[in-house]
Amino acid sequence: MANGEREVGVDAPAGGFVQLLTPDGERVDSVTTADGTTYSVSFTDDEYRELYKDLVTVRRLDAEATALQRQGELGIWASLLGQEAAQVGSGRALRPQDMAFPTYREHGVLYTRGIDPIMPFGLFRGVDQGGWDPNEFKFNTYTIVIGAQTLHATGYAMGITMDGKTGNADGEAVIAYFGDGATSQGDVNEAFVWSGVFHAPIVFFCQNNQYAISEPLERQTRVPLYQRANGFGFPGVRVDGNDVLATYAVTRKAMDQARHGQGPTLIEAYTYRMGAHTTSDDPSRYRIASEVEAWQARDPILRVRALLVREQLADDEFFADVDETAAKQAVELRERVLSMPDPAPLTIFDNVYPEGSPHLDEQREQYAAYLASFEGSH
Ligand SMILES: Cc1ncc(C[n+]2csc(CCOP(=O)(O)OP(=O)(O)O)c2C)c(N)n1
Ligand SMILES: [Mg+2]
Repeated sequence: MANGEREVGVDAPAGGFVQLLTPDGERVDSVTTADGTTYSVSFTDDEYRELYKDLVTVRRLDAEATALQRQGELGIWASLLGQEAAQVGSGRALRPQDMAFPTYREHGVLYTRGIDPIMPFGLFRGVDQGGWDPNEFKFNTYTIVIGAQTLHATGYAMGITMDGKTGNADGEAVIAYFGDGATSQGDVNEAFVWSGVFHAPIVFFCQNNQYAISEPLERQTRVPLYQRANGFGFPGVRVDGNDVLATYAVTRKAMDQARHGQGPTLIEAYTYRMGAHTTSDDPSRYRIASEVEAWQARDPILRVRALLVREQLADDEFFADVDETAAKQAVELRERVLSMPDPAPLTIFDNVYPEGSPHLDEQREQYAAYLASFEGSH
């Protein structure tokens, strides 16, 4: 990161990161960081295969969503392409009692929580307002306001401590997702202060995908993002965000520390947004093809596939089967999205306040009268 330049076309950024699976699919037994923390994983053969399945499935469903938007069936889509390992690894590392606070891109985390992947599509199709019961799913609503969820997550984390839900192996912990750009937000820095000072049971999981829409990382920081944690008084660790094993190991350890009452951790998952920011964006206007190509060599799925082949954990039939199952799930998702009913126009006023409000009643009446003015016209 010397002179504020970003490293491009190398496997590890300056200063290194935790990596347990190389881009060639070679396992690294364990990694010990400068603070003496050792990271490793020990999965069964089935668990390795399951991780591969997760990665392929979330990419396939994401591709279907992008296609649906292109066909006019969704208003917008924020693709996770390239960030599958960061999301699957961290999502699978959560324990059932843990609470996640996503941005608008965490479809992979949502999937690994066992949630029906259709859940966020009402929001992107514009047929509902993206509300679901966070407590039922242990997965908060998608948050579009950059960084805001880190404060909600901090408050929640402080709350579960007050409720006595932390302090042992069965305790609860919180994970807040956000991007590299979000680290410049006041909200995120305030969340760091509060969490640090109150020792909140929270993991800040930053997917550094190198861009905040068109703004590259060097417009956000002069130091690697994970080092920011030092100034707030808690540990920061950088992990290869394209390595599902490492993101799992690092997240698992940080969440377990949090649930035991050992305070927050900032995880910087060093990754790359392979697609556009959203379907409304054209990344070819602000980044060069060679950069994207360099990151293609670090694809999060290919390296797990290489591992499975290398260690003879899977054959062609397995890979074909995973692809076919994911394709079927995508078709099913598509059909369900297409059959989502349009809401009655006046339902836009429902659920704004639990008890309603006179001001809202007035707006509803005005809108109802406006709609009624079309009656009888063609
Ligand atoms: C408070 C706020 N400011 C601006 C925006 C517009 N906006 C939407 S996404 C985005 C960039 C976010 O970048 P990053 O945090 O890196 O997350 P990424 O989309 O790359 O995952 C911005 C500025 C917003 N949604 N909320
Ligand atoms: Mg970003």
